Amino acid sequence: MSDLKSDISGATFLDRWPRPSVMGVVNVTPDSFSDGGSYASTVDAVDAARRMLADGATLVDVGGESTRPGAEPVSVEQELRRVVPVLEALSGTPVSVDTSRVDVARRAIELGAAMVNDVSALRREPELAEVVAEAGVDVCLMHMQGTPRTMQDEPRYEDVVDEVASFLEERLSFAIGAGILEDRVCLDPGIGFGKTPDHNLELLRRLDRIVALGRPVLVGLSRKSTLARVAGEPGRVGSDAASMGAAVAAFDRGATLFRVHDVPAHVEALAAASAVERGSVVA
Ligand code: HH2
Repeated sequence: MSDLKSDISGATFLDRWPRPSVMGVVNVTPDSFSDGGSYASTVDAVDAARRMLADGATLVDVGGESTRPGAEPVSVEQELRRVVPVLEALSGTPVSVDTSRVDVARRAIELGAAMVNDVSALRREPELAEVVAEAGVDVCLMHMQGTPRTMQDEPRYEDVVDEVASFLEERLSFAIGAGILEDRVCLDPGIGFGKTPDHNLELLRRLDRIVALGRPVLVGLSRKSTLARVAGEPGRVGSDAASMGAAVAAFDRGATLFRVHDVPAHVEALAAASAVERGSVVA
């Protein structure tokens, strides 16, 4: 069980978010692909977040704009209306904010967010880099081909792993150029963001190439439709069992952070995978 007041002022990224760390998904949206509407009220979202932290999540990721395929952007005001009450209630607990916007990130940081999870990797509003640099918070830079509205239309790559790695390397340089300390950055291949199921699986198979960029890697696999395809199911949402299997495979290839919906099961599965890696019960 994690301590709700867990230390987020550690000296290095891996002190703050040790490997493996589970990031619980708290979507305050009516239309997210797997849990849309579950936490539409502030009270439900806050309860869910607290439960995730008590169940062993290292942090929770609070988002107010769906990035599912086909999703339309929401206004900044709408995004703020969704996330601010939740962040206010969670003040003092380890939280990241899933946003690409300066105004939302700035308010979230004021309310104590320790990480900005930007699925646009500082491209939607490049000035966000200065906000992150000035505040000295952590940032996740994620790869996406296209935008959520169009990204699944016809994703194409010569070599998906090389292209995602080059993109992340370039975004890391951009972040550092804008004054963000390298130690504040983690990288994410962006599973499901402008990728076919085979692109996603190839990225996971060769995740060591992304890990070799030298920064901790975050993966968001939980319930994604590629997992439903693997299981031969026509539905769009992957199961929690498949999510855990893929998370353990990503852990084996060096991933550090795992963005998940079913926190207790992932905490247990990753603790087991971690013990196997160590060859010891004691961490
Ligand atoms: N996936 C989603 C949202 N944010 N952030 C990172 N860093 N990595 C991911 O893979 C990732 C993410 C999509 O999942 P979800 O939040 O469940 O759905 P929605 O975007 O519809 O809210």
